[in-house]
Amino acid sequence: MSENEKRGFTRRNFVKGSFAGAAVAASALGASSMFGCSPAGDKKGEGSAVEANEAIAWSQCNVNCGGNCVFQWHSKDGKVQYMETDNTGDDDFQARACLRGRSMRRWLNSPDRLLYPMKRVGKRGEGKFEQISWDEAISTIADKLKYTIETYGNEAIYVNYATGMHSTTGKQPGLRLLSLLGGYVNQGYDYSTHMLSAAMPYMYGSSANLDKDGNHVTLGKPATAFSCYDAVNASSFSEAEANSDLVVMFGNSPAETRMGGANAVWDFARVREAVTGRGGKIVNIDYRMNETASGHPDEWLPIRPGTDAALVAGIAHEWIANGQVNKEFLDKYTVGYDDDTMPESAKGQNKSYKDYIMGTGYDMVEKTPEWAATITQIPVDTIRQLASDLAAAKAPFVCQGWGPQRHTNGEDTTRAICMLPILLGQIGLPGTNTGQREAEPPVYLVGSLPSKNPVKTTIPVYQWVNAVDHGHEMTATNAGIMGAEKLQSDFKFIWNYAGNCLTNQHDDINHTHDILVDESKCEFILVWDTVMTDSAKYADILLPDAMRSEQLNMQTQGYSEWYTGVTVGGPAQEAPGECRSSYDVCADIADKFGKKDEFTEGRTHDDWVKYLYEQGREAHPEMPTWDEIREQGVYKAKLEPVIGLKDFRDDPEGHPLATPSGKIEIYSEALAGLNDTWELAEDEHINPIPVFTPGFQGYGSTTDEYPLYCTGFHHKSRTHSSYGFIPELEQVARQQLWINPADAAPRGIANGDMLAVKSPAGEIRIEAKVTPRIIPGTVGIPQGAWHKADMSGDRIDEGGCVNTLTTYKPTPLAKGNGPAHSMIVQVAKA
Ligand SMILES: Nc1nc2c(c(=O)[nH]1)N[C@H]1C(S)=C(S)[C@@H](COP(=O)(O)OP(=O)(O)OC[C@H]3O[C@@H](n4cnc5c(=O)[nH]c(N)nc54)[C@H](O)[C@@H]3O)O[C@H]1N2
Ligand SMILES: Nc1nc2c(c(=O)[nH]1)N[C@H]1C(S)=C(S)[C@@H](COP(=O)(O)OP(=O)(O)OC[C@H]3O[C@@H](n4cnc5c(=O)[nH]c(N)nc54)[C@H](O)[C@@H]3O)O[C@H]1N2
Ligand code: SF4
Ligand SMILES: [Mo]
Repeated sequence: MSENEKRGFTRRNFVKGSFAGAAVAASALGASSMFGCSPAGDKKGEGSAVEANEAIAWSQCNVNCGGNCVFQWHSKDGKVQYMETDNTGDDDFQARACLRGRSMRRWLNSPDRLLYPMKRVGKRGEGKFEQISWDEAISTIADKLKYTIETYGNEAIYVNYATGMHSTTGKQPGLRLLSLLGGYVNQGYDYSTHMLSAAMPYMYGSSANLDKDGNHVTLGKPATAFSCYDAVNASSFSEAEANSDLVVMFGNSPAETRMGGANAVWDFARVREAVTGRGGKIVNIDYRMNETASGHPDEWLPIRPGTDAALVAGIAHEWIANGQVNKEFLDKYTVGYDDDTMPESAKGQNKSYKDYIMGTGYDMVEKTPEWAATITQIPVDTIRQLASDLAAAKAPFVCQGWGPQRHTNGEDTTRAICMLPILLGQIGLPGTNTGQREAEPPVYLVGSLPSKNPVKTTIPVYQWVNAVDHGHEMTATNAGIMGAEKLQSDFKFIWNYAGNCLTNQHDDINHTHDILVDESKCEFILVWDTVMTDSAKYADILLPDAMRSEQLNMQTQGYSEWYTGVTVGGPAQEAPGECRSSYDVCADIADKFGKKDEFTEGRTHDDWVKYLYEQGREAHPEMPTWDEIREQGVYKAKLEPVIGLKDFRDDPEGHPLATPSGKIEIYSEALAGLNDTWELAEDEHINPIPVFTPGFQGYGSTTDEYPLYCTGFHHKSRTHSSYGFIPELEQVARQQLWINPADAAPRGIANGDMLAVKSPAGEIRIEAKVTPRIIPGTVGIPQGAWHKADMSGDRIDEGGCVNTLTTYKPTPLAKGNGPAHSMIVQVAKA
């Protein structure tokens, strides 16, 4: 049972305040069945005012920021008119949509919607298409699948990382179809937490490391944490709210990345109020004053990006020098702090964490606060003060967002941050956290369309471009392949549903372009989207998807410690043009293989939604009945808060961690083993202890040609590239490069100037935001802007997409997307 599954939740079923207009016929969209409606109360929190002829259809925001906040569509004459969000129940517990979600009408009704199936007519990537019939599209896809499987085997099929549609029946029909046809190569990890998810299990363990009998199966092998690791072993924000006197956040900005009512921004607002209200402090360590620290300048501690592990080392030095580490805790609960608890294989060899910090370790450098100050740009006195504040705190709550780990040294950084609570023994106690992100449990109340992929081979998700280029050379030890010793084939067929990671969201667009345009490599690319994205331009067949609000839809989840829920509703209006649901299309493709019955099991799309809901209700009997949820649209459940590793703290023998030793592994013998056995390049190391390493294009790598560091961040006006084409959102939070006045002045750059930004990988144009809210020497670019370049000409990206500047170079352990946040650049007026 995972941590998530263990978490209890209590019923918050706001039947009273929630209602839908007419119960919408679940199947075909019929205006008459949709638009009868019942009158409603107009008091806030007690439903909505509904005009005559108006109908309400529930839905949710399905993009990837985790909230799946609630939509309440008001439609008239078959067209959505406006949106209200969740207004049911208690004001404190409403899954309200943010500004992006509330602009969904502009997306649904956008003139840019894809309306027909299309086939490529120009060169791949050129973006030239011609309308075709659904029959032709389905036959072509079926023929290409047959050909690929017969010629290269199922391991030549890859479903690309794609997160734009979180729904029970969005991407899953494709996975179900491909599974019935013999399968496809799986992906391990994700673009969000790649380095963290690979590294953290070596320190704190992961239930994914246990076989079905609970035996540890990964000693000396790569950890197989296939999913993101965020909710495992961490404490809820409400623990900080209730009991902490010092909250230290590394690269974590809930005001930007956890917006909306079903996300953690509100939880954090209450933390700030409670902690500062009792005289405590919030410290936000970030290279820029993010929106969470904005308005609270005393909370911002600027740091050079990619150097958090050096800050931690400087603090550790201070504590060791002052006798402030909790040696009793370290001896009982951890492995590898000093020689007393080193494993036999490494004892007496100066390989412990303490050796590393005090200058007797492998590099013989003492990690003094002075050493750390040079690297981090944080003044020595400030480092000492933070060390002293943390040591004096009764209940320090240390957490990290995923910005720090999305660097080329992310595997070390993410574990290093956890060393702060570990060294103090401030783990598993009220008000403390393990150093990971705050717990934000995705507790799924309903499942997705089922499928069972017969193929076991799995690649670290970021490796897909290499697998297209030279998959047959990739092995467990040179490329991190999991579930098999090697890849059987290069990827020849790419299935890309609701993702922009073919180019826009994947590092080094210019490099990926060159690989994808070579049709002798990947022979067929299928893309399904709703608008013409940069990735869509690489499609051989491009399919127009019906959006969730245009069909019966259902999704659970939420990224808040209070919220899990299910929204069921729709359609709010008919899909435009010839858009179809992915389920129906996949059923038709299955038919070409004589597998339609196996695919559908006799159910329509809407039958499946109802079936999945009822399955969920069997597991959670407190959920409303199907008829009730169709009426009320949303069901919410409150989650119980957790303290990360409390069981282990209370009883380390009774509740050992899923690491080889059962303890927190500061020194990991398994990682040392990988460093010895994996094929690594000269500049790559897998470090058994969480050390500071600069990483590729990290600290110390700037040159005369590229004298500035550059990093990205997730931006308010988009969810990645989703919503990125909606001008009203762009006006709210513009695509601008953040640059400190100290770097702008010598370059003659003023606010609003158009800039040319060059990295070793490419060049973009972007507007300047000259601001003291960013540390000097580093510039910052919001990720997710739409790439816009003449790829057969100068390749200069007028759209300002950060992935024109990033380099494709998988990290040593995770083989992950560390370069997403590690860049060196030059900036000049364009
Ligand atoms: N508005 C919005 N919300 C989103 C998303 C979105 O695109 N837009 N995306 C969603 C998804 S899928 C994800 S994975 C999450 C991402 O959530 P995160 O990964 O946590 O978000 P980031 O903005 O990448 O990074 C968080 C912060 O880390 C800072 N940072 C970057 N590098 C460093 C560093 O080296 N050290 C320190 N101390 N700080 C650093 C950044 O400035 C930023 O403020 O957000 C989700 N929420
Ligand atoms: N340099 C850099 N790169 C990054 C990051 C970074 O921080 N820095 N962040 C990374 C992270 S954490 C992530 S999660 C990825 C996200 O990258 P992606 O998974 O590509 O996410 P989006 O850019 O939101 O693209 C989702 C796509 O889904 C489409 N879509 C939305 N709704 C529907 C629908 O109903 N049907 C269909 N068929 N399509 C739909 C949208 O139009 C959009 O094209 O980006 C990663 N890339
Ligand atoms: S917070 Fe995220 S899920 Fe919620 S409405 Fe905004 S973009 Fe959608
Ligand atoms: Mo992500």
